[in-house]
Amino acid sequence: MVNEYPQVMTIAGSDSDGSAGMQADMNTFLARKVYGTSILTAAVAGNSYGIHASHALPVDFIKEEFKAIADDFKILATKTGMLTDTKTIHAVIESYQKYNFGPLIVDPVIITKHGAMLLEREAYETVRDELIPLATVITPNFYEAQKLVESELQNEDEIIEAAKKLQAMGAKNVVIKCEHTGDFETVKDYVLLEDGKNFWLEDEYIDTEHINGTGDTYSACIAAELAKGASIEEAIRISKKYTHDAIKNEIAVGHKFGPINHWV
Ligand code: PXL
Repeated sequence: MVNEYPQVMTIAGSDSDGSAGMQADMNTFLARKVYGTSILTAAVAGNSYGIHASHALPVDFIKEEFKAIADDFKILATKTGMLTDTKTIHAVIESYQKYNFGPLIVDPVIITKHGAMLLEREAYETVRDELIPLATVITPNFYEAQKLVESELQNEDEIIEAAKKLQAMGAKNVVIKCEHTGDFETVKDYVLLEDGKNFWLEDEYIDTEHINGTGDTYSACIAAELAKGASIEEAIRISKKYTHDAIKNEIAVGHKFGPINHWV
């Protein structure tokens, strides 16, 4: 018997060390037992110490990638990662709207753990005004949420307000991935669902530098679980647990900000 795997898609950059971006997404898809396709937007020369060079792919080529997938696959969920600049975002939006690629998980990638910019400053408005309205789920980290709502988030009430603002911008469901809390013992993510239901997802804080690809994995896992038929809330809860376990079961790869463990 031939097994049928749900098919999903990532729209992301390649990170040469395999820890983040498209590679983290594809590892997550494999681990979560969905078939992954990938629209490459950029290529990054990086390792666990940092990013050394980056190249955006030509938008005409990106559009060809979309056509190749649309002509052959039945994509049930899609996620976005590194989108570089406004012209790349425009090409992605045009192609996403032309075909049927299922719900869209937007991971608004702006900056790496090393402080390297993966999205041009001028493109923040494009994300806000044109991409967020298409998002079934948006998964900013604390830093990205601050940039998108243009204010500093200093306490839980301000994080809740930021989630409401992101929903008012057009994202149906919002997950804000927070830093660890003051006591350093837990990390808390805030979830605001389309119907208004909201809650915090809390886990123990793990003291490790092997956290590269965490955000990519979180959003890729949501796409995978949606493709397998989970509800949005289930997909978010499964994804939080999978990502947490992948951080907890550290692997000895890389000398600085190493990858998380997708085999977990
Ligand atoms: O984890 C964010 C990220 C996304 N995409 C690419 C990256 C990184 C971080 O290094 O290199 C291509």
